[in-house]
Amino acid sequence: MILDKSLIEQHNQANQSLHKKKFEALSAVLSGEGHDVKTILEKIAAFQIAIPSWALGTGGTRFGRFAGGGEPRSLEEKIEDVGLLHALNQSSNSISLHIPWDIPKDPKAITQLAASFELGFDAVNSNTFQDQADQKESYKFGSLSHTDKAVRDQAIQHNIDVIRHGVDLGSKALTIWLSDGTDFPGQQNFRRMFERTLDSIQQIYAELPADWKVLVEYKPYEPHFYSTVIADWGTSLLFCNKLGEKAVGLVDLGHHLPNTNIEQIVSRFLMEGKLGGFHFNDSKYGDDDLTVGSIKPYQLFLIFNELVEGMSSPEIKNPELSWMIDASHNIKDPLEDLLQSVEAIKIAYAQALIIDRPALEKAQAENDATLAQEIMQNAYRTDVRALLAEARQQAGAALNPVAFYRESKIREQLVSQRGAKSFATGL
Ligand code: AFD
Ligand code: MN
Ligand code: MN
Repeated sequence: MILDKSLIEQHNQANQSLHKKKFEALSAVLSGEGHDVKTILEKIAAFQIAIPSWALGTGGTRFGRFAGGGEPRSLEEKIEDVGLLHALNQSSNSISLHIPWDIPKDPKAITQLAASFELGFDAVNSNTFQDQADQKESYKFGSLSHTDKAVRDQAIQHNIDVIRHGVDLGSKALTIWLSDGTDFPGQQNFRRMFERTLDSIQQIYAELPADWKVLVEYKPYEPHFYSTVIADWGTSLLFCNKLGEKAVGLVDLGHHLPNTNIEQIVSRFLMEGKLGGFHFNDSKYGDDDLTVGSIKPYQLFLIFNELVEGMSSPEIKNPELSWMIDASHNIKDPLEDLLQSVEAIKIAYAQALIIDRPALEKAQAENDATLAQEIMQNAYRTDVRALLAEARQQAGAALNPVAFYRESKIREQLVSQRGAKSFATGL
C-alpha cells in the first residue's frame, strides 16, 4: 500500500504542541551541556538501518506459529512493507534479502520497485541450513564444513549464486551464517571441520566482486547443541584474517552466551578494523530474536558507546558498517516491532553521541570509576526521544510512527488487501 503523506502531516500537526515543548526542553539541556543539537540531529537523521526480508511476517518457534494476518505474500509486498516503514520513520532505507526465501525473479523490476520507495539492498544472506525441495545433496550433517565434497560444492555454488543475485540488485555484501556444527562429542574432528569450512569460504571469497565484503556471522549453539564451526567472535575473526581484506565479522546480539560482554567484542573487532556490521535484536537467554532494546537497553547503549568512540578515533581504520535487524516477531505485529527496534537503535546511538567524552577520558586517566559511571549514566538517562522525533519530522516522517500506524489502521488495510491468512516466507 502507498501511504498518503498528507496523513503524516496531519498526525504531526496534531502532536505538534507537546512535541515542541519536549524538544525545546531537551535542546536547552543539551546546549547547556555543550552539545551542538543541530549536528546531533543531522547524525540521527542520516543513520539508516536495513530491514530483513525474513522479519516481515510472523515468526514462530518449534512449537508453533501464530499468523497475524496481512503478511506480505511476495518479495514485491515485502518491499512495499519496508517502503511503508521508511515512509513512517525515514530511517530504514534498505532491505536485506534471504536467498532462496526471496529470490528476485526480475531483478530489474525489483530494483525499480525498491527505488520507487527510496530503498536499496543491503547484504544478501545465503541459506545452507535448510534443504530445499529441488536440492540434490542434504545439509543434515553440515554444508560448507561437510565431510563430503559434493555437499560442500553444492553449498559453495549456492553462495556464489547468492552473490550473483546481490550484484543484480546493487548489494555490496554477502552474509554467511553457517549452522554447521555437531550435537555429540566425538561426532567430528574440530580442526578438520574448520579447515574444510575455510577452504569452502575461500572459494566463495574468490567470487566476490572487488567492492564487496563477506560478513562472517558467529553463533555459539543452535541448531546444533554441542559445537558450532563458527561459534564465537574469535573464530569469526580467525576466519576473516585467513580470508583477507574483504572478510569482516558480523555481530548478532542474540548470538552470545548469557552475560557476554558484547561491547568489548565490538571494541576488539573495531580495533582490528574487522567489524562488518550488526544483526540487532534482543534476548534474555540466547537467540531469542526479540525487539531491539526490549530486554537490555543499557547494553545496547554501551555497544553504541564503543561504536561512536571507535569510529571517531583516528587510530581506527574500519570499513563502513552494515546496520541490520535480525528478529523474529512471534506475538507482535512485525511492522510495529520493526518500528520499535529502529527507534531503540537510534535512541542508543543518540545517547552515545551525548556522552561527555573529554570528561570520560579524564575520569579514566584518573581511575575515577564513580565519575566515569556518572558520565555514562547521565547520557543513558537522558530522554532523547524528542530528538529522534524532531529528526523524523524534519525528514517528513511521523512524530510517533507506532501511534500513526495504529491511528491509520495500516495493519487492518493490509489484512483487507492480502487476507487474514497470507503467509510470508522465512523461518
Ligand atoms: C540465524 C542467524 C542468521 C540467519 C537467520 C535465519 O542469526 O542471521 O540468517 O537466523 O533466520 O539465527
Ligand atoms: Mn543473525
Ligand atoms: Mn540469530
